[in-house]
Amino acid sequence: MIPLTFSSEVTTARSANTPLVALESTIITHGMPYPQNLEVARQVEADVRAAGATPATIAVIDGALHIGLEDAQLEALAQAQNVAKLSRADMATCIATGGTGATTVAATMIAAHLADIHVFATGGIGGVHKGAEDSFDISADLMELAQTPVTVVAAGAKAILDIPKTLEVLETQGVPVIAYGQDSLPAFWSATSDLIAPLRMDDATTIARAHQTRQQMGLPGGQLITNPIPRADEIPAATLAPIIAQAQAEADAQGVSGKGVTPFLLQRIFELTEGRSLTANIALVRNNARLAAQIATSLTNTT
Ligand code: PSU
Ligand code: MN
Repeated sequence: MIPLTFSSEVTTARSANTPLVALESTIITHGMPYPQNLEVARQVEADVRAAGATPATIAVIDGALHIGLEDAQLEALAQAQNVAKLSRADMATCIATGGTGATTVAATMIAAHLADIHVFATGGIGGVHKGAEDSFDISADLMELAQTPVTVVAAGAKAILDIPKTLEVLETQGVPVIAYGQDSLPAFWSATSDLIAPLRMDDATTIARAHQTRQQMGLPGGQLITNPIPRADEIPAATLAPIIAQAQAEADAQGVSGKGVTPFLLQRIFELTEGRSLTANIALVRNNARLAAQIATSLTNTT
């Protein structure tokens, strides 16, 4: 198997068999501006620790697949320019050529599974983009959820996406989409949407049991837990809709495509909301880290 490079705290947690939570790095390099990205990365790791688990932020650095970063590595990654954005398609080539890259949801799931980590917290997964009937832009995150057995805690699919189409693809791919503590499907910056989530669960123990049941049944793939942003931090969907539409129109006009689309939209929405979208994004990632730590703890207690 490919050699993995574990951080010191992840090494300790592995030998003690205590709960681990994987964290992605694309949100650091492509999802938020410096220096907030570094502050958030540190804060989210601290949230996982405070909830009784060990954080494993995942990235490829100089060809090594890191499961957990030392603080200096986190800092270097947060400041680095032109870091590759790695998904399933590019991870092996990055490692083989000694490159450095940040892992998306798909790539982080692959790495977490290699490291025997079952739970992963992020902000929002990638999905089916608006206009996908012309662009064919569908995130590899969806197909990864269908094949890699990791439970992913997100605040829903990012509201920049076509959420109904994203749900359809997840259903086709056999991915359970579970809303945490409510019926409505959360919409990233907003706690609710006008869609009812396919499934609902109200506690971490039940989510952990469902994860184990999939494994016992030999079903490939993971689960998507959609955890609503805390109400105090949300931006109402009606406020965001025209801003998202404007950002999308600019992306279309400028011919932004492929891997560039999501970072472009997040950056423009940050500017157009004068930073409010970032404040909300930070609150939801932290909230997801706490729930992921509870699920990881439940899994550890029952295996
Ligand atoms: N969640 C956030 N910010 C982000 C992302 C998730 O709060 O930047 C990243 C994740 O890494 C996700 C990626 O996998 O956006 C989706 O990119 P794409 O649409 O190109 O697949
Ligand atoms: Mn895409």
